[in-house]
Amino acid sequence: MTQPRRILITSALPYINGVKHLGNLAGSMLPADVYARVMRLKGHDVTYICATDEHGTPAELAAQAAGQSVQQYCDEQYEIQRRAGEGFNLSYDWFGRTSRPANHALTQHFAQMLEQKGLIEERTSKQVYSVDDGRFLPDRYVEGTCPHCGYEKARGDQCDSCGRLLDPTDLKNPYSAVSGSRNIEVRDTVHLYLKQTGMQDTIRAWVNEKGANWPQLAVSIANKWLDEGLIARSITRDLSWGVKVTDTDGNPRPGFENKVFYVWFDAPIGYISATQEWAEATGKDWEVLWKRDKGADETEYVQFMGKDNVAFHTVSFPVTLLGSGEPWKTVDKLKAFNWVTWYGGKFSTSQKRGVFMDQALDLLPADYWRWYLIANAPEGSDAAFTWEGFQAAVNSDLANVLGNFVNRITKYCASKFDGKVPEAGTPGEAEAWMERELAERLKALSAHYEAMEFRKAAAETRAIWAAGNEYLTKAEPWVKYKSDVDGAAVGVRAGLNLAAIFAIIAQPIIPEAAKKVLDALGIPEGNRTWPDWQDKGLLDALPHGHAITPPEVLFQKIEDAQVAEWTERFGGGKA
Ligand code: B3M
Ligand code: ZN
Repeated sequence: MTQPRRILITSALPYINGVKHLGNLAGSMLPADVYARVMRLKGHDVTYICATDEHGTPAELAAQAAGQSVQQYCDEQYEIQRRAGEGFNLSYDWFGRTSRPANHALTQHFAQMLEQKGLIEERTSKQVYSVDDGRFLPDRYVEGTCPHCGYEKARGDQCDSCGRLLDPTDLKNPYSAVSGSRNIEVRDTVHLYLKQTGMQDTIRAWVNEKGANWPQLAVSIANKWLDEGLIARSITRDLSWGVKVTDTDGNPRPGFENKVFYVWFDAPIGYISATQEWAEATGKDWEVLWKRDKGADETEYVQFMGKDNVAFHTVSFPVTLLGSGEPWKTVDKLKAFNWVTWYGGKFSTSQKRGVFMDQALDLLPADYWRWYLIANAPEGSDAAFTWEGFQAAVNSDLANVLGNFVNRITKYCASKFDGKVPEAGTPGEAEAWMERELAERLKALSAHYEAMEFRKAAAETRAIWAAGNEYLTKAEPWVKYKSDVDGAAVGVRAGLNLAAIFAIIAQPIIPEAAKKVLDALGIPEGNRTWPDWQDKGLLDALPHGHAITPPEVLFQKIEDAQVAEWTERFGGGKA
């Protein structure tokens, strides 16, 4: 085997407010999980870190709507999201929380380092103040009429109707989202500003160097921001829930007693603090992943995220890391996704459009969704979720191509060869063809995963399964059996070996079904690593006499009636 690589993987931290929809899953956590699984199967040293992103106004407002304290709300939602992740078999090494002490401490540390480097200053700005609520109203706390399109319920940070980004002071006829009060004034408030301008050249040079390994989408988003010129950005907010602003002694910074850091300042720091939590809990070393002076230059750091998060990861977070002057690890490879669309629109948490992770698992096992979402990953462009597409992918790829193959060959072995891998006769042309197919296709599959091309990886996986079906048609063990039992034995033995290989390469995308097959074939855990085809050969992975049992039905087909019911229930088909 080649030298094991040390790989750190993070997927964008899901907001705490509510279970994520399938679009969120497909655009960050799921492909990160598939990649982590592939790299582990190849023997690499993988650490996959994620966490809930718990600060900011959405958490406060959702807690308020639920009639809970923010802490209570976040505790509950964290559990719900952790369980949903488990249900989908997301193989995090750690699923942390940005509200935990490690993240508070590290966020305060970064702010102090940036201040020491002269990159932070206090500035006064105008902000919407609610006299009746006795507080400033940042971002989503204020609503009003959009100055661009006239929509009357625009939020302070963005108009849901025309999509434009707003500043709360832009709104006409503003009112408090807390109390509804229209007794609103604009008052002066002081905030900390991160002077990104001073980092423009450093970030440009860094993007030029690191961007060589990013997809074009990510590079162009970063360059667009750099071309527009980095400006000073406020990194604090008038809120009570979040990371407190402290001085070097850890005391509240004078004038900032009622302020916290902006959620996008502390959230990416959560990647590091969640790794620290993991290290604390497991006794592992987090510094070798994050500190360049502790070996992190030999770590490959891969990030997964939706395209709306790219600017924060290619510009803002690097400003924090590089601006600190400390030797922090920065991202090496970055995979960004477009959207999964839902019948002409977007999946939306706030508008409850689409299918959410918990609902999906009530309908069907995780593997069905995982397969469809990876096979249709929103990579080159947006990808439409349709019930018909989902049905077709499950019925054809999983039930027909993979499920039938495994079923046919294991049942035949059970009935004609006593459930034991037969001694093989002499391999012929069909076996030679299959070996060539495998050698070529497994190489292509590895390359697609290496390039993080998930659609292509799923398509190649399916093509390998399909080649197996073609092989059985060529080898015809059931026909040969009548006149030539030895010839039939070659086909059965090769077919069983193929079933093992098919399940091994299926593990990253459909881990539960793959495990069922590998268990039924009696393949020990240690032999489920990525197939090194050259070493094994079509007939030799399973020894002669090895006992197998046919697995239970692997995939249930999705009926038209189910599609009709779900379309009705989830409002698909109507934009
Ligand atoms: N929570 C936004 C999102 O889920 C945000 C990502 C943070 S990554 C540090 O799209
Ligand atoms: Zn508008």
